[in-house]
Amino acid sequence: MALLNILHFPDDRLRKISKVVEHFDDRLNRLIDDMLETMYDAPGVGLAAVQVGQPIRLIVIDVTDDRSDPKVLINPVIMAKEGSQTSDEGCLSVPSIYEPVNRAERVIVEALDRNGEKFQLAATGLLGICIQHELDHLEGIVFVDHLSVIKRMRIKKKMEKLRKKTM
Ligand code: GNR
Ligand code: NI
Repeated sequence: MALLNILHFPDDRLRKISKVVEHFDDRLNRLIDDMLETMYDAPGVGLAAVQVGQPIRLIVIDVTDDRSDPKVLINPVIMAKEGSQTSDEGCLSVPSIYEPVNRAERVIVEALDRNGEKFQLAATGLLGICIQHELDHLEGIVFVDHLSVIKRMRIKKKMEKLRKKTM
């Protein structure tokens, strides 16, 4: 197992559209395990493969306090969504920034597990928010894209300043 490097906004690689996963092999399983380890270490409640530089349609999620429920979603599709809710979001690719984002209140998502078996999940609360946040990543969308132009510009400037300091 290994910790993977997480890309930070405004890195262009976060803008890639992730490709459908076709091969359920050892390499995929290794990436899944490394992503789970990286998410738990961060710590975060979700991670999309594109955030670690692999633009494929794979996300891992665990919203439990005791990190006891690792979920792996491959080629996920939102089948239904209803309602709306606004709550503060953060992102491992935009460290130390938390801003309110509006999302659906409840989603039904269909995905494949690491064995390529199809399953469905109905999600509300943080899990529902996290699924929508991670699916955005697969389309090259970062949560700051949901904010006003002025807020996004401020965050971009702050991130670029931080990056210069640590380079
Ligand atoms: O760790 C994370 N926390 C979080 C909090 C509120 C809404 C969404 C998230 S997802 C984020 C991990 C991450 O960046 N996943 O892409
Ligand atoms: Ni994120």
